[in-house]
Amino acid sequence: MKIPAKVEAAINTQIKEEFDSAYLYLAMAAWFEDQDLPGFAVWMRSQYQEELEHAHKFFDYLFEREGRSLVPSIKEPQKEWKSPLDAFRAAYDHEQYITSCIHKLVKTAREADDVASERFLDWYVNEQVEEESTAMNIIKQLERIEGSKYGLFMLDKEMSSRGTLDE
Ligand code: OFO
Repeated sequence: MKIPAKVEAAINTQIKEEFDSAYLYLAMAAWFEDQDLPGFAVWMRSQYQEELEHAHKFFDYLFEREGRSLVPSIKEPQKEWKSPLDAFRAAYDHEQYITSCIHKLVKTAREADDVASERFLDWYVNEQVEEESTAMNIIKQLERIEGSKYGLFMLDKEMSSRGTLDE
């Protein structure tokens, strides 16, 4: 069944959000590199890849449902943060915003009686729970070591093997 026009438009808007997210995390990766924190940069680069996958998943879904992605333009991301903690707080705020976008999308699908899209969006709803929790976990670790150069050095080492902190 062809995707309803309203849901197609809303998913196109979300594709932009996912690419914006990717670009934000790439900007954070660049910032962390510049701060000589390569482990955090690796983590952010991996987050960037994940966001691209989120966008591509929506992109492919539109075609499966006889819709079309309009490949929307993306915005220039923020490029400076005061500290690693500031960057992760910004990431957490951003993920909360994305969660609200996904929930709105579910509502749009529901209102259009588009059961297939509603089911498809379940994956994103669950992913957001995980992404918020991951960011908050890292915020807590950064708060715990605040002011300790050694603590930051050790955490940076851990961050390079992504998966140790976010599982
Ligand atoms: Fe960070 O989950 Fe997509 O945007």
